[in-house]
Amino acid sequence: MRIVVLAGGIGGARFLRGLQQAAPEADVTVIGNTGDDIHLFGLKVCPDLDTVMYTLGGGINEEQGWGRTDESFHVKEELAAYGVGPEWFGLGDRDFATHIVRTQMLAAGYPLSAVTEALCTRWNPGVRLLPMSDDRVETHVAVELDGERKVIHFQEYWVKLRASVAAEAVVPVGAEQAKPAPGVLEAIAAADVILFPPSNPVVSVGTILAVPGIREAIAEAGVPVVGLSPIVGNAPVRGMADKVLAAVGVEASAAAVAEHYGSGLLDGWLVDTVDADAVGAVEAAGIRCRAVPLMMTDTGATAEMARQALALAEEVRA
Ligand code: FO1
Repeated sequence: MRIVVLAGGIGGARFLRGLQQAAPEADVTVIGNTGDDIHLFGLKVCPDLDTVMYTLGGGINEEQGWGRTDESFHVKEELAAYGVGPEWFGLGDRDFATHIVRTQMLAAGYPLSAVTEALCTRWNPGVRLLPMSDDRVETHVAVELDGERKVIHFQEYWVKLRASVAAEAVVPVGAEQAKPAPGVLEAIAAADVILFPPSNPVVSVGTILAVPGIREAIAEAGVPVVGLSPIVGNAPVRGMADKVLAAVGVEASAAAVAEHYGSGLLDGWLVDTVDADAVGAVEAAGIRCRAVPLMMTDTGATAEMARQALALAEEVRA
């Protein structure tokens, strides 16, 4: 079975680990969000691609969900001693090596998709990891800070400000001009099932869908498209989905996120058992819906979520 998964960072990566346990024989292609990418200290950092690569490759810091295990921060400390920031973004020494290799290869002319493939030869994530695009896309967030309207990088909004102020608008800068990376549209066209993990529907899955051609290819693939709600009990399981959903005028509820994707894209939607009363509204919107436990407490529980998503896909296919 060929499965395509649209993934953000921590939620997407952990879901993929469960999917691998649930469907060990499946051929999985991951289309990774690159809207969170940031240039720091002259290096290109791709947090979501790296989170998927490290999580599936056994190098992730499990407690944080991002960055490397057994990490140290000497380079960051030395940069700070020179007064070179930003200090609010935690790049560790081991992680730096990834960004150095990536930046070096990009400077030599390799596209991000080829660089990602090269990095994955070390990590063997067991999936084909594709960036959504080789073109630069950067998610920016409009906020009001100190009485002034400012547009800041998504990482500044999330990591520096901890999403403590309202997001007035979320803009995937460059998305309109971006092209899907090589292999993305082909993987979608060849898929048997397409899954949206419980990743952020605006700044993760939404950014991938903002690359012209990707949403259309999914809608036209003619295979079941099933998503899992990142909102449980009207709050995000992790992250700031509530803040960025508000910016696009969508309520932070499991039903509202399904309707935001819409029945033109989504065939099936899993909500958590605490949101079982949302099933009727989602089905009334033309999307098959089931309520199952959606907390990724460990890989076993996550594998069960993946099994439920694949079972719902078979149900809508029938
Ligand atoms: N998240 C944080 O909350 N604080 C950090 O300092 C931080 C650094 C960081 C460095 C590399 C990387 O790959 C990810 C990092 N993240 C950090 C996670 C990241 O900001 C977000 O969680 C994702 O971009 C959202 O998917």
